[in-house]
Amino acid sequence: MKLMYSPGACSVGIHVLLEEIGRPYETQLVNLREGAQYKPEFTSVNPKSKVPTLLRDDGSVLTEYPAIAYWLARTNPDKKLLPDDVDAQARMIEALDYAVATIHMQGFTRIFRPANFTPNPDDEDKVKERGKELVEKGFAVMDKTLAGKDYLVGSFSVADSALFYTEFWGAKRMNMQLPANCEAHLNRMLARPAVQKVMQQEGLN
Ligand SMILES: N[C@@H](CCC(=O)N[C@@H](CS)C(=O)NCC(=O)O)C(=O)O
Repeated sequence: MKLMYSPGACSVGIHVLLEEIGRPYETQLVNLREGAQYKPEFTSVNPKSKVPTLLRDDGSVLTEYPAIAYWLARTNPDKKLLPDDVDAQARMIEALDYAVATIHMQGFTRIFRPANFTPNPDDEDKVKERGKELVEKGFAVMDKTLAGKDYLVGSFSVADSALFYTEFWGAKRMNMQLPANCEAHLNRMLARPAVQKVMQQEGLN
């Protein structure tokens, strides 16, 4: 397997899952700042121009965070990255989708790439402000979900890897004060050996 990633991008969550699983994998850096995602070497692999992109051992390519996370969990059942119970699985998907599709794609993307949301450069500050509101609302929701629990569905699951990267962006890139349960969750994640290894490998310490 090979993970195509960019340091500190959302791919960091999939990188964490690969370390949690502990089976051999390779990484290939895609320099998003230099626009490597739009070059033919990358678009011939993933025409969506996005990381995370996973090249599997059979030569096929898997994209989209939730799909990659789900596939990794299902193909490594001994690692218990999905809850057993159907209701808990549904809750896990609910949290995973909210972290990726709402907190990241709706919130942080407005902050990091405001030009994607308005043709008018004068409106970009307003777009970023709206992004911050959406992120804050997202963390407030996740804070309630985490109440009384160490992880989103009790024990560690793939949903935690997604919440982790958004919390990491909030606390470390935006200097945001996370709500208490999210802050505790981020610290719990940062204490995991797999996460520490990835932080070191991606130069994020
Ligand atoms: N929906 C995608 C989102 C992936 C995504 O937005 N990745 C960002 C990095 S965090 C990216 O590759 N951006 C490059 C670009 O848009 O040019 C997923 O779930 O994997």
